[in-house]
Amino acid sequence: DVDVVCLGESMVAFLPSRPGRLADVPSFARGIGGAESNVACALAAAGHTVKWVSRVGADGFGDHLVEAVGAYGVDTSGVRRDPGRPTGVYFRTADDRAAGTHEVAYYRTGSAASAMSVANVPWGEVGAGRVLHLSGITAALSEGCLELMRALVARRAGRPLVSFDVNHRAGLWRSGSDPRVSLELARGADVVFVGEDEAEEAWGVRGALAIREALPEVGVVVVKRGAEGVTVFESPTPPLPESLRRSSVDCEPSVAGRAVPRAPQWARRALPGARGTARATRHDPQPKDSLGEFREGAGWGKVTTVPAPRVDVVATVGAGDAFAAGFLHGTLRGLPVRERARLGHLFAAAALTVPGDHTAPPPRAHADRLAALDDDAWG
Ligand code: KDG
Repeated sequence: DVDVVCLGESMVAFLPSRPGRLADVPSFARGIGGAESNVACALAAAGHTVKWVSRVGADGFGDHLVEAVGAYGVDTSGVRRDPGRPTGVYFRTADDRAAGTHEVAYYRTGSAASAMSVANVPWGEVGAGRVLHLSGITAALSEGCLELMRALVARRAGRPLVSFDVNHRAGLWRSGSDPRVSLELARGADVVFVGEDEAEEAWGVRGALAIREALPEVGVVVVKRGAEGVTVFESPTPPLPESLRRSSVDCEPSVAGRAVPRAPQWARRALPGARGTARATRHDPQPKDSLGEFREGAGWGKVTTVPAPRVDVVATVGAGDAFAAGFLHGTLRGLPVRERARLGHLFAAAALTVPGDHTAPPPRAHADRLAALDDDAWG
């Protein structure tokens, strides 16, 4: 039994030695990429028990991925090796600061992971976590992967909490396939992460409220709104079953070997003052949204807007994965939604300030202290 299972393709990522167009970059350094394994690495580094389920080739790149993801403390026993197909790789350029874009070249068609399917996925391992984290990237890889995703998000009794990051990748959708299937998949999830920009591009759905309305059955919808931060819509009864609150980071084994829940960090100690205004209090359980734009009301449930801190961005790739990891870290600990979103922002800030696709999150005590600050001391 683990806290989180992440299922998806990982690739060896080739990162540019210098800025410029793909056509001009002379050499690349090896890293690792893959939205779901990025989430897995961040959650494992934050102290959770995490399993990564995937397929890689029986090649050197596959060896490297398994070793590198495993080095973060992620359980890689759910990764199958396919001798008949290669491990996917991709190359990318540095962010063009002015345009906010970068180029990506994927070499993953026919990869080992693109052959994941209902028939070969290890179902016992996929269902063994409290949370199953998935992304829309998998649906774009092949027909078999799309069918697998449909099966994974199907609502059924006793399944893990399903977390779904839309992760729209325009360059990945097969010709003739429709990225709006990721809206259908998102409807089956319990927690959805989606950017306003990608909802418009992939689904033709514009704005945070329209996104919420397009996902009526989803318990927690996290809409990422660029520099404005995130707006989180929660159903009146968000899916935070008691079992989720016994995540590995907040538990210690009793003498009998039974997990004994501990109060989360923020409740156990007073916070030292920070910027003169921090107090060791919980946030208002009915927080006012700071943009004053959304109100609780007809079918939206509770609405919370949490601004993002300003950071000096080095590379944007992987920031969304880090946000999801931070938010899930807070979810697994039963923290209030504002702190979940702030942990998301803090994990994302760590990923934004390194050139690679992911990095370890900020130290736990530090992140908790920042996440619990009063609104006027934050952002
Ligand atoms: O979210 C970051 C990922 O996009 C990156 O690591 C590579 O998984 C990847 C993809 O499909 O682009």
